[in-house]
Order: sequence, then C-alpha cells, then structure tokens
Amino acid sequence: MPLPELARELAERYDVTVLTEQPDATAFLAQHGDAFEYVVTSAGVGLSADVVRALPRLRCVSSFGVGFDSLDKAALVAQGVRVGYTPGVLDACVADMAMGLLIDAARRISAGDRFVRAGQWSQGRFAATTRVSGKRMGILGMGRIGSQVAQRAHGFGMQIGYHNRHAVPDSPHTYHASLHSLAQWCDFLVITAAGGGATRHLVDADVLKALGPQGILVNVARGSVVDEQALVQALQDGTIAGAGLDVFEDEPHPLPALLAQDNVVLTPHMASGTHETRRAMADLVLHNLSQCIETGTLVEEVPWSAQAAATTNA
Ligand code: 8YV
Repeated sequence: MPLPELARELAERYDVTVLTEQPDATAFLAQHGDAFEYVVTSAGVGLSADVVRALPRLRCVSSFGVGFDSLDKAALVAQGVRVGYTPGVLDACVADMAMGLLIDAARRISAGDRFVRAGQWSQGRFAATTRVSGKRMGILGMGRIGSQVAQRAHGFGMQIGYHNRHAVPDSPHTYHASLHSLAQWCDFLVITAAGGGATRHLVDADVLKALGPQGILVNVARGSVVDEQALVQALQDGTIAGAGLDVFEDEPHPLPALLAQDNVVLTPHMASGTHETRRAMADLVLHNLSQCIETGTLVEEVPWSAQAAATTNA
C-alpha cells in the first residue's frame, strides 16, 4: 500500500484483506477469491489478469495513480469491472519534478553537491554548465501533466513544441507530427506520455541521435517509453549531453550502467511523492471507492473502463 494513512483509513471504513500479507496469495485467492467485490491497488503495484480472474464478483477497482498501464485491461473489461484512478491531482507536482530534473541535469546541481562534499572545491573551480532559460523544450505527450510542464517552461522564457498522436486543438504550442522532428528541434526533451504498448521504446537510438550532443532528456512518465540500453549508450558516447530520470524500465532496479554515469540525475519514482499530492490521491481513491460502492459509478474513471461501461449500458 503506497500510503500508510490510506491503508489505515481503508481498514477503519471497510472489511479489508491485504493480499500481499498472505503467505501464499495464489492459494488464498483460489480459496477466498469469490468473497471480494472491490480492490484498491496502485499504478506501481498494478493488477494482473490472474488476480482479476480469481475475483469473480469483482465490481470496481480504485487505483492510486494516474497511470493505468499496469492494470490488465483485457481481463478487467472482460469481467465488466469498472476502474477508477487519480488524474488531475498530481499534475503540478509531477511537472515541478520534471523542471527540477531538467535544471539539475543542465546546471549540474547534484554533481555540484557531490563536488562540494568531496572536498574538491578547494582544489579548483566547478566546470561551466548549460543554460536553461530561453531554450527550446520538446514535450512528448501534451496531456494534463505535459501542459503544466509547458506552463512552467513558458515562465523560463522557453519556446515549446510537442508531439502527440494528434495535435491538441487550440494548443498555443507547436505541434510536431513526428517525434524525430521534435527531438531535432528541441534542446530539452521531456517525456510526459502514458506508458503501455503504444508508447514502448518510442525514445530509441534514432530519437536520441536527433536530440543531439547538447540535448537533455527528462522522463517523469514511464521507463518503458525509453529504450534504456540505447539511452545508456547515448549517455556514454556523448550522443546526448545528459538526462534526468524519475522512472525506469525495471523499477526499483535501474541499470547499473546508468548509476555509473555522472551526466544523469536519478530519482526513485518520486514525482508525485509530496505530502500534499499523496493526500489528494488518497482522497480520490477513497472517493472513487465509496461512490462505486454506493452507485456503481466512479468520480474519475480510466478511459477504456468508461468506454466499456458506456457500450454495455447503451
Ligand atoms: C505513483 C505514478 O507514485 O500516478 C502514477 O501513475 O506513477 C505515481 O504517481 C505511483 O504509481 C504509486 O504507486
């Protein structure tokens, strides 16, 4: 459970079983699976097809997180389960983190901190870094979080371009129909696209080459969007200048080769992890759950769940 407070509040209000506390979860589900109607999970923990199928009476899932790539869509839709999530409330903190990682990677704040702590300052000056203000920012995924990143970048006097599957109507920012063209145009490429099969390894060796030797990559979305082996290579041979990464292909095990690079800033998937945002996410998890129990509907429903429900009810 991502937030101890949420676990406590759920236990106070409902009759809760924590699956991960069962010594043998599969055996437990085989024996008791038909007793459960509601599941609370998180984008990090997810929900597998096997667990969904072991819960024949499941009505709703309330997930802590905006990403839903770890929830098995096919199994949930097949069983007519409605799925709630927590969009909107974390946009500001995730966008703040994207800017933080960008500034750190460009201005080398963490590297400067290491330099001071290692006592190197008295032996010489810290090397010059890269200016952030006034540069060109490319955003992969101009959704709610991408728009908030753009707002912040605007405050830094940046020009903003983006790539999505389709241009966003009325967006003031420049649409690039290909990611390659966006990467070629921008100085900084920030990933705020959803994870899942459709975006897997979109940022590959070619895109990194287009970003170029002065370019910086920031990822606050999903590790799966980047071909991490290609990224390591690009960071090692100077194909790009640096990166700021909050997410990784295999969490919590970033590639050892990434840890060895000094031109990358690494954080432990913490972009939404402020007290304020985690509280707001927990409130939405509770709200989704209580509304689903009372009315069978959700406050914030995952798009494919809402579509499946509309089709069924039509
Ligand atoms: C969460 C996230 O920290 O919302 C998401 O999709 O990835 C993060 O905000 C994480 O999923 C909690 O498990």
